[in-house]
Amino acid sequence: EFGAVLEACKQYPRADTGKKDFGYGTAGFRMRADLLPSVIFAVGLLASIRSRKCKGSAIGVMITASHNPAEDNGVKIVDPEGEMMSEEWEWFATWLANARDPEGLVIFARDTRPSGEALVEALKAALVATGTEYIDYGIATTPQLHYLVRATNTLGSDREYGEVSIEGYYKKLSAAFMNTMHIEYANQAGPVYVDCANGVGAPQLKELLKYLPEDKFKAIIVNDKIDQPDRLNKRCGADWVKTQQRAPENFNGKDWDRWTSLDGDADRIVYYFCEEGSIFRLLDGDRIATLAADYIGELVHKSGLGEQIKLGVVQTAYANGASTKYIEKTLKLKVEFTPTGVKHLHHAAARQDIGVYFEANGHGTVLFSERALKALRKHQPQSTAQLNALTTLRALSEMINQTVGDALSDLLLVEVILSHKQWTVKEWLSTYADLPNKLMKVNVMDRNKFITVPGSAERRLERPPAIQPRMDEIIAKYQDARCFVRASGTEDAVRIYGEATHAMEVEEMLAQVQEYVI
Ligand code: NG1
Ligand code: ZN
Repeated sequence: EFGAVLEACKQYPRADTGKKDFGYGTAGFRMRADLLPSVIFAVGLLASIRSRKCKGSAIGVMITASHNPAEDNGVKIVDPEGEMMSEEWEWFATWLANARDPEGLVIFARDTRPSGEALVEALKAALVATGTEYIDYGIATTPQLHYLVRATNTLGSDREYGEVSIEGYYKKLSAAFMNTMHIEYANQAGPVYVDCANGVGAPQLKELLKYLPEDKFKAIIVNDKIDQPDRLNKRCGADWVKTQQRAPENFNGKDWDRWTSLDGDADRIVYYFCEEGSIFRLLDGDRIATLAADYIGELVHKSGLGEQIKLGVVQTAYANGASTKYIEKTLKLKVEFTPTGVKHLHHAAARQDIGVYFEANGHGTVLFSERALKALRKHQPQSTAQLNALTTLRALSEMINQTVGDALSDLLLVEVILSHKQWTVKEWLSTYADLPNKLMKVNVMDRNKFITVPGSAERRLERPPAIQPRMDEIIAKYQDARCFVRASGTEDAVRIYGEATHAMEVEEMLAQVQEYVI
């Protein structure tokens, strides 16, 4: 086997990246697609090892660069439960040297980027060379691949996740969605418009819609030009809308129309609309988290399980302070903060009975623990009201992707909540008022010099030592102000985030902080 690996390896020489090394960041490897073949080959080797180390469980490989430009691509590994890969790498090398049985299984998919096709060849070369069985699922969203990994590994067990096919994913989501509609709900708010970023979300959502009756769920798809690769994520999509704070290309919404944007691999979603006078209003990941926590908390209470099942919300330092305050003061729920990156949020949420986690950029989900699921199964409702709440909760636990944030599943979730509450975007927005805020990206000589205080959830800088004390002085000048600096984990830059009572103050504060950072 080793000879075969060496032989195949020669076909995928490392691209010249100068002094830069490839690094497996928060979202796997990501770079210009032409630099990637050797990296994908290595990931293929690693996935085959990881699968063998996990006693032959299926391991996933997703080829995507998510919200990044069309000429980029990337790759990440999905663990047996459908979660992001665990961080211990050293193990694998040791394992490779000793590997005999069992056989490995790697399943993979890619987004709509044309570069994906050749990268899949590099991946397959590594899998063939290591004698690893594989299944190519073609074009899929990132969360669909996560679903497939968990479904594969739970097949035949007492906790089967669903049929092992993309069709099975649609069936599971749509059946659960219909179960949330066990009472006649009419959504009077009109259809939801979905900007698919000209990416994989478009064909996959079209497919999902075939499983949903139009009188229960009506979506109008915008930006679905997957045959024009250079339009992917360009002036559209969740990341563009969130960072630009404006509507995407081809937006033609009337006032109060309900719009959403997915990102290029459909694991993020944000909502937005225009108010009278064309004022743009964003309903981001924090809004989805608060909506979901509010509604699911209410259902738990109504079902009579309030004493047994506790809800917790997980956020990062980028969550708007007003959302945190709303969760703690109005919803009276616990908020935990973790460092940036879904794997951190996911693990923290998994420790709750029901854990709601979202990054402000729209990546998140709601996790139901075994304990909570058991309580939902066992509970004997004492009234029709309890029964109704319980039925909805059970359906939601099936409809919400348990492996990773999933734009399609989150879309259904928000739509269910809005129609149950008979809310339009207006009522949703009015739950709290966002603090004015700004996120800046600055280029520095060496971003690795910026190190945050351990346990501070990245809200304070430890090094360089001079910056934090100076920042504290600046922040103290403003009312309800917050500001922090950290190195990006996905880009060669440092991010500065600030919020305060007035937008002018945010600008002033960030301008001063920026001087100390560069
Ligand atoms: P970095 O580059 O580490 O800030 C960004 C996002 C994260 C997350 C990752 C992975 C912000 C401020 N940061 O991380 O939330 O989504 O990319 O894609 O949005
Ligand atoms: Zn994404």
